[in-house]
Amino acid sequence: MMEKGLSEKQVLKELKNYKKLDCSYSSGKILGSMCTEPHPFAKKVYYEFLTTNLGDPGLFRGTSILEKETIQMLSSLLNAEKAYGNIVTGGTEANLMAMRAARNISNIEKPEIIVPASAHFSFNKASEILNLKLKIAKLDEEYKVNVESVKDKITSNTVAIVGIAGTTELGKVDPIPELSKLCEDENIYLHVDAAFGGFVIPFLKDIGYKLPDFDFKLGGVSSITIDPHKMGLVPVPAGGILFRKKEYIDVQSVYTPYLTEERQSTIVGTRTGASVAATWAMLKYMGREGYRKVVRECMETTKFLAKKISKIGLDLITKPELNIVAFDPGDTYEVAKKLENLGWLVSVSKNLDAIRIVVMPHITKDHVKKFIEDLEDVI
Ligand code: 0PR
Repeated sequence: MMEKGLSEKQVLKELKNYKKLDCSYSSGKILGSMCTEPHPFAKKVYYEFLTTNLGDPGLFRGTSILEKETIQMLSSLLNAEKAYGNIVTGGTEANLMAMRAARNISNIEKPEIIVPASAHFSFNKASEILNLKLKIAKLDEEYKVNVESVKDKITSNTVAIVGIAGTTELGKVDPIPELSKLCEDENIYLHVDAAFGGFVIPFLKDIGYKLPDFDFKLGGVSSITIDPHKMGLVPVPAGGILFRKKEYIDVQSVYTPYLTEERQSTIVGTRTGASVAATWAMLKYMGREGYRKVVRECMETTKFLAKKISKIGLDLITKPELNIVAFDPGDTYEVAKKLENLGWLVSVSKNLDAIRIVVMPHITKDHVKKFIEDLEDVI
């Protein structure tokens, strides 16, 4: 650290050089990310609430009310009259809290969780941190979890089953109604990871897409992850965790000896209220209608992209269900490298040996057209 500080101008100049190395969503070249350019209004609100800390909610009573109202709005989006939860740092913290709830409520000595083979790696973290034995259920030919395989893995030590509504790699929606029935019958905690799909599926259903129920409408669902910083257009970090019952929060809360709140259940202590305010503002400002429009456009671009990929003779791994397209480009790594040299940042799925494109709102049909031209050249 230097003895004497620089001027703002000098510091900004240096920062600019680093920023230049970053990619921008607006270029349309980021094709493999589940994040996008936040809505300008969300950015503005985020800045307004930059000094808030919900780790000490008694100091920020207004922002604390905003969190309760945000959870209430998300509950209603997910078909619960009332649910309990927090706006957290993202899907990882949300999934961690869900697994913590399931483990703590069960009081089982050697707890196990069953997750689909398509589960996000946050469950590997949860397994290690919370000392949960991870059991991997097989997928069917449509890359959705095979419920029979889940059933086979249940033991007296099972504390949770996880279903995914919008898998990370392919955007597939697991048969959550069947998982819900199974969990009700077996009295097992069911967590639905809708980190990505939570801000997509309800709006696609609104416009007539046939997708399974995945939310609190189903009696067996105990908790849901839904991330505003993915398809919700809110700046990072903004994840959401919702629990059907308050006791799921209570079993993981710890006593806080000197704060303005008695107990705390989030993993993160000092945490920004800016994410909360930005999420609250976006839900109010967009309404269902606003998000429907975003999601409709993403799906139209998705179908456009899928068609173009087939037209140039490449195989899709599976028919896209949400706004994610994966295809086999031949030599995956070679093609991805060549695309990168042309500025396209795609994601490579090692499991599927495929290129995966997440059609986020920053990707337009014009970007797709240019991408396909380059892809055709490269292959
Ligand atoms: N659950 C699902 C279904 C996810 O897809 C993800 C992240 C998580 C949980 C974890 O969420 P957080 O990363 O918010 O903790 N899915 C993306 C992925 O791993 C995250 C991502 C976002 C990756 C933007 C790259 C990127 O540029 O692919």
